[in-house]
Amino acid sequence: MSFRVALRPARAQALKATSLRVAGVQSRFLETSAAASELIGTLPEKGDEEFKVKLSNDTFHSYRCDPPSLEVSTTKDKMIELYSQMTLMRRMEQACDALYKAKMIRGFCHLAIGQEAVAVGMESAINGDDRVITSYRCHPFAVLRGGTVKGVIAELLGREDGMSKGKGGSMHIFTPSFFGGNGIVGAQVPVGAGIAFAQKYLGNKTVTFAMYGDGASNQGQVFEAYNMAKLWNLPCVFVCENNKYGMGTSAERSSQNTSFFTRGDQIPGIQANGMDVLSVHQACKFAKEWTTSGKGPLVLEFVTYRYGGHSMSDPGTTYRTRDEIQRMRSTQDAINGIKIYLNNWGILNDKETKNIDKAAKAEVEQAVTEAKESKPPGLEKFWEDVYFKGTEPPFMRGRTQDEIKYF
Ligand SMILES: Cc1ncc(C[n+]2csc(CCOP(=O)(O)OP(=O)(O)O)c2C)c(N)n1
Ligand SMILES: [Mg+2]
Repeated sequence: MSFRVALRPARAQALKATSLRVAGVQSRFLETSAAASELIGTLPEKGDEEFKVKLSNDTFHSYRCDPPSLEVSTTKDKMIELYSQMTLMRRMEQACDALYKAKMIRGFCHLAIGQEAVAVGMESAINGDDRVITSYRCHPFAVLRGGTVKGVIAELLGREDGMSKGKGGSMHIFTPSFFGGNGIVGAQVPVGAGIAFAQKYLGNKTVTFAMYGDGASNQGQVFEAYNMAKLWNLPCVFVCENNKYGMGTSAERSSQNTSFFTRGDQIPGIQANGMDVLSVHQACKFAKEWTTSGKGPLVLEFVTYRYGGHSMSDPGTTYRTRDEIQRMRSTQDAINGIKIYLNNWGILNDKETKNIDKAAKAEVEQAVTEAKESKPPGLEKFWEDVYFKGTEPPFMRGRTQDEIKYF
């Protein structure tokens, strides 16, 4: 797939009409607009009453399987929830950005600004019995999978109210249904297959979403995990968040095949618009049904875009132009996309969406205040959580040879 896909320039119409072959399986460009879906019929009165939306014809590409249906069922309440969650996630990440720049957050920090539709859309299609594991961009999942904004921010600040008691930091945040946050490129993918193995072994009708970036897609362990998952038909969805770049390199420069959804060999794949939250929802719903009905694993590629660099220490402008970033922000922003749906379909007016944004900002500000009030963990706390409680060895060495803790 070409990079032009994500840019969806003015000539997208002409390109779509052209017959193109990508990896021998595709003939059309993928839609990457955040607001290309259409309301079917009229809107119901009640907030919890279902209505239907038609996704753009080019929302999905598929490999060795039929694509998901283009008809999505949703409700007004769900649409408002999606918008609220996405604005909250962005406000949280913006606060992290500011705290990092103020040198209050130290070490690594990766922000998901631009990619909010992926985490929020996925969460809307799965439940707490399903499992998610990801790499660096983990803050939204940590909140959506049972954590709190305060818990994430306090963790990044290294405070004891943090989700890992201030001892982990970014990428080291977990909940019972979220296995982190992982910093070694690709390493979480086989772990995800292992979690899916446990789900199959225990006979649970649940699924694991093992996420990785385009920059991790050439790792050998990704293919080893694919192999075992298909061999044993594990309920594992391998999710490639294709934001077009790794850490300083474009996917085109690093990958001989940038159609990441076709890379599973015998494993079917779906490529989906990762900027439209409804497309993400539909793709994840499809993936959950596919894997939990015993069909084995699936590769799911979301075409998305991050506005910032790989991490706070990457300006993100040495391997792509400022113009490109600006164009993506102004024409394909995921939050703006759902706001357009809410406004155009008459679910919320402009003032109401603004109020939601204001509430998200206030919630994050409150979380930052509370997180800052929390103290760093005392030194004695560093002896805890190394071993599972009750399984500690008789003693443990500290930073120096004479620093010994007897349990
Ligand atoms: C095994 C390993 N090699 C290299 C690195 C350094 N590194 C960190 S991120 C990254 C590229 C990540 O690209 P991608 O997965 O596309 O991430 P994103 O676009 O979300 O930033 C690299 C090479 C690492 N963390 N682990
Ligand atoms: Mg990437």
